[in-house]
Amino acid sequence: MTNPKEMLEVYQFEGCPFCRKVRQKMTELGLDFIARQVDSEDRTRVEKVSGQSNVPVLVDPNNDTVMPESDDIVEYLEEHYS
Ligand SMILES: N[C@@H](CCC(=O)N[C@@H](CS)C(=O)NCC(=O)O)C(=O)O
Repeated sequence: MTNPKEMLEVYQFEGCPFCRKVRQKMTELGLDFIARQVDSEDRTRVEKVSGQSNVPVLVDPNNDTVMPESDDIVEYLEEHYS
């Protein structure tokens, strides 16, 4: 797999099982990504980028995509980057 031109970003935190699922998929697909750290007690950072407070959120600057929901993210990654 060739990595996308612009680096993918994942808003996440370590203890979040939904975030782990997304990180594992990125690794499985051999994708480089920037892990944007979200404070589990302060969602300001993810709210700014996505308009909602849940993590994970994928940002794909290659397609102007900002996406919450781990299952949707996994499906998107498989569709675009496998
Ligand atoms: N259905 C969502 C669930 C995501 C979720 O519940 N994430 C937790 C962290 S593990 C969260 O951000 N909850 C909102 C909160 O704690 O305010 C997904 O699959 O991504």
